[in-house]
Amino acid sequence: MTPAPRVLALCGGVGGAKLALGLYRLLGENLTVAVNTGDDFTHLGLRICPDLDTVTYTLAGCVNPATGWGRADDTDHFMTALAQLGGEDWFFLGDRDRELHVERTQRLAAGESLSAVTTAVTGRLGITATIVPMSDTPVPTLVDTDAGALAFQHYFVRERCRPAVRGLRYQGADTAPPEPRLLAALADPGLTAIVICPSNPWLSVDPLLALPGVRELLRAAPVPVLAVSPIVGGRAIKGPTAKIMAELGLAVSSRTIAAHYGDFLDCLILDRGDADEADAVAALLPRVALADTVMHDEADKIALAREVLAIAGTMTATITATTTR
Ligand code: FO1
Repeated sequence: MTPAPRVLALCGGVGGAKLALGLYRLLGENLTVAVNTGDDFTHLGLRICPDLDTVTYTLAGCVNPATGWGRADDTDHFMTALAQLGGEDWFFLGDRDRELHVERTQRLAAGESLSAVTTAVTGRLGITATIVPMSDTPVPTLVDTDAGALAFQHYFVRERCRPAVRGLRYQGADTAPPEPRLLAALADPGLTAIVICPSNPWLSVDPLLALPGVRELLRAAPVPVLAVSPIVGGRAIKGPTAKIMAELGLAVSSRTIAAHYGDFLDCLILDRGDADEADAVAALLPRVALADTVMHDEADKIALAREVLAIAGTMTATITATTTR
């Protein structure tokens, strides 16, 4: 009997979590999702990990469908009262969502690691996949902009990504140990593929790649490393990816994404509508593939995950054939 595929996904928040959900529906406990923690911050005394929480709520089926972050069916009593008192209300914390931040803050203060808290929370929410923060050591992303250096959520939410980005710093990434289960997944002899979700490469994936050894392990991975391009039709599927690329002086295209991941990526998956970009990408990577990458509903997410696994399967066959020859 063929063993079930085991997959490691690298993921940011809302956009990436959509593919993570599709993979989860197909793979269940055979999926490990390593999540960016560069967006994490302490706000109103609470430790908030937006991308971890987005992936957690998405896989648990309780994410707010209108925003893609926060909890479904939440209320705003806390925020309303906070605003009335003149408190900092630029970052929305729903009443039910806030309970997760309270619980995490208490546990961290009591000495638990972020990964231990995440495992406890995801278990409580019935998630069978392994969700790991990229590191237990904080690696806050600092955004250098034309308005000065901004902490990530100040840039992203408070300033609504308006300042022009000049550069990004993943503070402490060069010494922060990757979470052991991320390293274990990269070294797992039963692993069948590594998937870079269609998250923002600069804001959400690069912090993971900046951790000691991660990029090298991806380069040396004996399994296919695939990414789904976050650029479709010359625009970002979600968020400020295209704006940031332009501000960094990069062409807004899947070719730029291919070049960005080019040292370790085996295959970039483009949207079928971008077939005319395939040749330019193929010049940079061993393989380019097409799929329907724009995900509106759960069926789309599962369909894309199925296509990603099928493409990985054909590549695994090629790699096996090459190595056994
Ligand atoms: N995004 C917003 O645009 N505005 C918010 O007020 C906001 C609050 C928030 C609270 C909890 C959480 O887990 C995520 C939240 N997000 C909010 C999303 C988050 O800032 C970003 O999507 C990510 O950090 C970027 O991946």
